[in-house]
Amino acid sequence: MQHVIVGTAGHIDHGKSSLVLALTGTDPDRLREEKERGITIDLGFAHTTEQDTVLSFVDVPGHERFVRNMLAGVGGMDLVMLHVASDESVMPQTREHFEICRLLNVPAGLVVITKSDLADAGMLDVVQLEIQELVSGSFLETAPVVAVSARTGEGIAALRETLATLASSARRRTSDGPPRLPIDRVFSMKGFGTVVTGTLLTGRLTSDDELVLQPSGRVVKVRGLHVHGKAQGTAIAGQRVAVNLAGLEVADVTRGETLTRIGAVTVTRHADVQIELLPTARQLKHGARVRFHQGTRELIGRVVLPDATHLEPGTTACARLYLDAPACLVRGDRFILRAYSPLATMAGGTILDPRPPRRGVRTAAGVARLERLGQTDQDAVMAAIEETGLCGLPVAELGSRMGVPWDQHRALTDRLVHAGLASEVGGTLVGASRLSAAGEALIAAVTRYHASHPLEEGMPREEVRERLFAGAPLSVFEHVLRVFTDAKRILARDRIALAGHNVALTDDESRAREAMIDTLRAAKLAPPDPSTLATQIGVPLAVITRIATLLVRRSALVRVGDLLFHEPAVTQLKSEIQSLKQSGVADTIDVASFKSRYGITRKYAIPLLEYLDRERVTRRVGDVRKIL
Ligand SMILES: Nc1nc2c(ncn2[C@@H]2O[C@H](COP(=O)(O)OP(=O)(O)OP(=O)(O)O)[C@@H](O)[C@H]2O)c(=O)[nH]1
Ligand SMILES: [Mg+2]
Repeated sequence: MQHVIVGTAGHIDHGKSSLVLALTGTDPDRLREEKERGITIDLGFAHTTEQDTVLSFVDVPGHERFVRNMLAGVGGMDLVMLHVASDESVMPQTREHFEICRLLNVPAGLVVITKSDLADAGMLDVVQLEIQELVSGSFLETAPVVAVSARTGEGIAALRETLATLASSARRRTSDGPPRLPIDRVFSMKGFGTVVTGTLLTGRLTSDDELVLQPSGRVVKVRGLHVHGKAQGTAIAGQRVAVNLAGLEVADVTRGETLTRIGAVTVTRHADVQIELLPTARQLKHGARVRFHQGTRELIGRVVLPDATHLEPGTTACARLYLDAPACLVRGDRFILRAYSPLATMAGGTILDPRPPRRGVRTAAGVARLERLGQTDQDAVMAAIEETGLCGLPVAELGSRMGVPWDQHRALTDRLVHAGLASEVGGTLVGASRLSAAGEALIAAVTRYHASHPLEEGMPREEVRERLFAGAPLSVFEHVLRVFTDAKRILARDRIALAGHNVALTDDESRAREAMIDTLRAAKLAPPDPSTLATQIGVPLAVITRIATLLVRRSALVRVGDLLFHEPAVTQLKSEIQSLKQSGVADTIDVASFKSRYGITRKYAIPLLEYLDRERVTRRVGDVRKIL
């Protein structure tokens, strides 16, 4: 079964609710006050099945004072039925509702001429002409126009068929990704507790899901789900759903909140946007207070125009919105702006970035950025990636911030990677140009380091990271090292060196190095301390220290305490001690026997034994050492 959301729209008393009743058998006016006054005040709901398709109706009020309620119903519409009464033709809220549907990007619909029983052929012609004029150039330009009478039943069968045809080509929403349900009703049901309803825009809902209400952040659990009065285990995107939530009072939640999963949308008080000001609106001034309607939520906000003091009616421009309270937004969401006072719909728009950078929009760079965000998903995502530098854009933000449909994340990521525009590193997308720039900066830094530290193998890894990758995730640093290592441009261990780098020693230093090795080889396990060594060889102690560091790093010498040993002497010592046990000569060794065995004094014996403990060749137990 396909599910399609059909909304009504049109001027007060133009027969919207009567038609929903005629089509579904359900009166969408459910409030006592609505019955008494004979008008719709708040959203009403009803459904019917037409040729394998469930048509879910959202009936809106036509009264100009209840446009805010009407706005809460438009967000989920797949099809709109624009009602025009044949006796009154196009009226103010016909225009206003039509503009709202157009600005909110309702994808398709039809025009219904109602109360056909009240009109003669001449009147119908006039109404047809006025409708053509209204919808010309819009999404309804070529939409069907059907004349009906809810009173006589004329045209109702044809309307059903038209709805079924439109429904068969209506948009399909993706049920991939996390759920997003803007709440339009909250009520309490005997025996169930708190129930919220709405149109599920993306994802799916399942009983026992742990979800969150945003922006309040309240964690809730799904106790049960109803789709059109029937209990269901799962509800999918595109359906109208009633959700029974555990552990929640009716007073804890209001229309305008979104039932979703943490991290599925951006909860924000400011957004960069594109605004289309209606030709009939007044100028929109920089800094103007406005009413912001998005999803089922209404907030007060302020508009900051980047490069103008005001916006002329009928024009489009980018802007930044500051909201008085948080909204749940992703890029691509549509919204309506109404004048703060007197109340009138003035503009519509699209969210470009629900998490804009702190820096202002009133600069050339700020404006250029907004233009890129208004292009294709790929352009916008690249703009966001480049802005994040080496931190990268988490892949999850493709959905929660950039508004890329969840079923397209993999394809878009692959496209960016294959085009060489970005790399996917540890779950984030990092711009390729930024990565290669960081790599080149690394090469330059290591080159400078080699020049200023000729006796060292390379630049300490942590120093490179702190200086060039501060704030970037470790995975990005390691990625750059891997790429440049694979390209055979660097060697990266504890220190990072240019490939082919050799420690440069002067001739004097080379001679000193040879003399040190010769002396220490001959000294075996009783080497002279470094200052004695310096005197013996006849070079300054500082040179001995530098060369010793180099030779220790290259494992030609071993440092034990303050002493330097020739590496083979220490290795041989270890294997001799181990073989004492293996050959059954001894299980333990003490300081005295160690001294006499190697003919050395305490000065050497103590540090060497402690070294053997550290190397896990021996373990000290009381006064002796156990051989391990
Ligand atoms: N003659 C005639 N009257 C109709 C027809 N459909 C509705 N009406 C009458 O028109 C009046 C308004 O109808 P509703 O269906 O409540 O109009 P609505 O567009 O829902 O009004 P709001 O929700 O308040 O904007 C009622 O008195 C209906 O009986 C019709 O096809 N023919
Ligand atoms: Mg009504």
